[in-house]
Amino acid sequence: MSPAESDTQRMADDKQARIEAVRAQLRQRWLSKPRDPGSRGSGPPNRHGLPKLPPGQHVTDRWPVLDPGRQPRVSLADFRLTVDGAVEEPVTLGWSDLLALPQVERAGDFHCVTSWSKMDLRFKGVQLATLLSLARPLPQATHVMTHADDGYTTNLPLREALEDDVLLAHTVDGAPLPVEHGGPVRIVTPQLYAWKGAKWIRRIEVLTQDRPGFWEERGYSNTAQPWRDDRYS
Ligand SMILES: Nc1nc2c(c(=O)[nH]1)N[C@H]1C(S)=C(S)[C@@H](COP(=O)(O)O)O[C@H]1N2
Ligand SMILES: [Mo]
Repeated sequence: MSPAESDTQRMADDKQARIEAVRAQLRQRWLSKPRDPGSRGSGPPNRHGLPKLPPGQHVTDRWPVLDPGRQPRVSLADFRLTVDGAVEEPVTLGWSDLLALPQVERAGDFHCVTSWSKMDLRFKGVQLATLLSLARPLPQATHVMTHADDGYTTNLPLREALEDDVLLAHTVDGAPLPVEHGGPVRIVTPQLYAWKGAKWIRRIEVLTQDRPGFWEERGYSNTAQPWRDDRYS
């Protein structure tokens, strides 16, 4: 390795170590808080230890598309994703920056509030926790607002946003995420109803107090916990 190459490598290692340190702090602060998802539903336990199928849901084999129909096309060259708001270091990533972050694969079920569940999708992407750790939320940060390219927004408490299987997913079942499902990249929140996962994600705004997103302003539950049948407010 040339000196320049080893400098580059060291900078990458330092960055990775810093992401890990911030992530450990965030986990400690937020994931130690208990969730109260209730215990209703049926089937064997999912990876959160809850019954696989939440109450009032039925399994579908196909994967319906749910949006008002204005599906933005974002080329990978033009793709940008910003994390800003109550953070120490706002960041904007291009496509290759996103792929340079640690990638994970997680099985995720998809529970739509309209009552269908699509089970065992295999998502690949970057944990939202990784991206947040890169930007370093301020101590007073509590929530995020996620903003999509079609104008859609939805909010998440950090407690939920930091869960291990909340991903910025670009791949599903081994193939690029189709545009109609939010490609090139969307958020998935398997522990919450699917409207909490913004398709065509382009901005994650870290908040110091909660604020409702598109559906939350229109009568959907702010907390959106499927195992509590927590659909509307
Ligand atoms: N950007 C964006 N994200 C969105 C929506 C939307 O209209 N725009 N709809 C939400 C709703 S209501 C659901 S149920 C899921 C549906 O995802 P799917 O179309 O991939 O099934 O995406 C969520 N994310
Ligand atoms: Mo939905």
